[in-house]
Amino acid sequence: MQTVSLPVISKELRERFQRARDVLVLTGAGVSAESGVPTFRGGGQSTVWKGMPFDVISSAGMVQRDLTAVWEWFDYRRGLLSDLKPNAAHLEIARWQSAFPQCNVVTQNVDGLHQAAGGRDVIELHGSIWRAACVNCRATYEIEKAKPRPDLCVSCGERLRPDVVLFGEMLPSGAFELAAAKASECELCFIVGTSGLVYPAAGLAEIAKDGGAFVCEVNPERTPLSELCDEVLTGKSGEILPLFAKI
Ligand code: BV8
Ligand code: ZN
Repeated sequence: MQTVSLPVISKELRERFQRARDVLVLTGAGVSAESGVPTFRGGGQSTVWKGMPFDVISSAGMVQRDLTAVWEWFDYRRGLLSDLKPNAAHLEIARWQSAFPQCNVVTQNVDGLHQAAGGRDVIELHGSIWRAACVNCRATYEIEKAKPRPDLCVSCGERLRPDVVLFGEMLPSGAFELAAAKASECELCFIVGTSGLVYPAAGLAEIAKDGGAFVCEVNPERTPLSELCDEVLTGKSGEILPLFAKI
């Protein structure tokens, strides 16, 4: 049985974790990888759907051009997600929300696994795959597992689209501003499972750093954010975050 060598958490980070009162966690696709959710970039590849790079099929222009194709992409991903469960990283992060006076969870993920793990007030920067929104009046609708998803808006009759933020689209009003405010106030910031390539989400790490936070990255690979981090824990978040339960 191949034993995974887990990184050592520094004495400084242990002490800061023990006495922290205000923590922020920013997550990306990597935190859901151990639940079976494919990441977008991994192993040097980036996801391609029907010959289209994901940032093309997941773009504002695509909704204009071919909303049906966009739905096919998100219906496929929702299908993948429907019987996946949160992993030890999601569960540990949810535990932090009751362990610390303040612990804000900010995610780029649309999979809803933080909430499924008991996470509360999760700031979904890029929306949710479990919601649809009217292309006209922006009314939103829950998409339930094993039920046909709604197609038309009840109040204005227009078509619905996935309630996610696509490339070239602004983030939901207030979501980024709230996350940025929390990032600038936190003492301890964890950057978990993100390649740090998509903005403005990746900018939250800098905001936390500039706000005086101790920033710790958890990722099996180095990222453009590693440089600004005070500590980098190299490995899988589902194996590393549970180490904090023993601190
Ligand atoms: C916008 C929803 C204003 C849909 C997503 C500044 C500079 C350059 C470009 C821009 C810029 N500002 C704006 C842009 C353009 C663009 C952008 O950032 N482009 C990038 C590609 C360069 N940003 C936008 O368009 C944003 N909107 O700026 O609006 C505006 C408006 C008009 C014109 C100009 C500006 C909107 C971006 C949001 C798009 N929607 N998702 C969907 O899900 O399909 S983004 C989507 O991709 C995810 O949400 C996430 O954000 C990103 C993927 O990144 P990650 O989550 O980090 O995943 P990835 O696979 O890349 O990496 C996984 C990581 O996990 C790896 O590092 C791996 O090593 C690690 N890992 C793997 N296993 C594990 C692990 N870690 C821990 N444990 C493991 N087990
Ligand atoms: Zn409508």
